[in-house]
Amino acid sequence: MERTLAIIKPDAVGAGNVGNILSRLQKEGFRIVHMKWIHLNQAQAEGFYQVHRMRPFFSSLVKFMTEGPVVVLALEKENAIADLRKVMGATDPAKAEPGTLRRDYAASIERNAIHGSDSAQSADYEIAYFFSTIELSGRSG
Ligand code: 3AN
Repeated sequence: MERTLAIIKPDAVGAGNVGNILSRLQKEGFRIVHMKWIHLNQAQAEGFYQVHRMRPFFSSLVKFMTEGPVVVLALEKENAIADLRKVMGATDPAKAEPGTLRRDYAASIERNAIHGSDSAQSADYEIAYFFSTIELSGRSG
């Protein structure tokens, strides 16, 4: 079993797509291990996206990620990291395959509905970024 971190982004939350996205993830076999609703502040969004801090879209991305609440999920499944990336589709929704979440719910390369960890190392870092020791050591593990 593998774990990955997903974020339903402010565009998808604002458009009322949380239920559709959760339902789709569960249909694809992901188990929700931890889940939280949070409106990120600037420092929290900057910290999460620190690997992109030199990219030209960084400040716009941080502004977008703080414009409204997000839903943060730790998901479990065999091959969770690669399978979530497959269900999400390409970063640019115009290039995402039909039937992917970004094709169905994203508006642009920035406002692209959902985040998913891109490696095992990122998944560990990102899960620990959002969930505390007490959550990670509870009965859902
Ligand atoms: P992915 O989310 O598919 O892993 P990354 O890690 O390259 O893509 O980018 C992280 C986030 O930065 C994306 N989800 C998107 O919101 C934003 N982003 C990526 N590329 C661009 C771009 N060219 N212009 C604006 N925003 C971008």
